[in-house]
Amino acid sequence: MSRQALPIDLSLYLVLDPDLCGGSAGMVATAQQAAASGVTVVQLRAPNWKKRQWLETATALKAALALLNVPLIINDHVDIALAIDADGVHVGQQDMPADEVRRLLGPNKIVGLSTNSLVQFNEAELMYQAGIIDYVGVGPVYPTGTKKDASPVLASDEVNGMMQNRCLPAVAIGGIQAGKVASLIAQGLNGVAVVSAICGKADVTVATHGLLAEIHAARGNT
Ligand code: TZP
Ligand code: MG
Repeated sequence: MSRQALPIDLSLYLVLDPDLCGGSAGMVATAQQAAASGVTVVQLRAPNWKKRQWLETATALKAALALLNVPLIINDHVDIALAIDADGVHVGQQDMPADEVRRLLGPNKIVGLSTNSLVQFNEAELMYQAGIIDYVGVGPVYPTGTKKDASPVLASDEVNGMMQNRCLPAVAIGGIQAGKVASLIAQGLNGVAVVSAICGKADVTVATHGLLAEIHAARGNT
């Protein structure tokens, strides 16, 4: 059985961070404001949380984002995604394998996978063609202080190599701040994923609008 990938608008993908947002309530407020300002996807990521906090925060986020028609992706935890009927799950290379995630979620949810090398990207392309995943994260594309165990920064050549002859949608991540978006869009990335460029900013709306303006300008539709 081959499954058709679900369309997902990766243009501006917000990954929430509990420390930078100031805990659960801050994460929900940040997500709500960013989504109302044009963020196209939100991921809940909280590597150190217990399940109870995961469930409560995911429930609140889902209610807030559903009103704005912005999908909510859960990092790593398939059980939380199932419990709250989230839009999808994002996993890394050391997490539950993407085909297991797909099997558990069924065909109507989004599955995303992090890739940190051309080899992983090419494997992901095959998973996309097999209907297992819907998109990949590519990175880190710049040094980041947000993820302590981040892989080495990808060379621009390697990112360029990934963008050749591929079908799968790809979002860049890692160290992406205002002013660093245009070159990634020009390289062929479908969007940018950010944490600290939005989380913890004094004005989330201004930060979001600035990033969106760069994306649109780079695509030639200002
Ligand atoms: N995965 C790869 S880099 C990263 C994650 C979750 C953190 C990106 O954070 P920032 O603040 O946008 O550099
Ligand atoms: Mg993970």
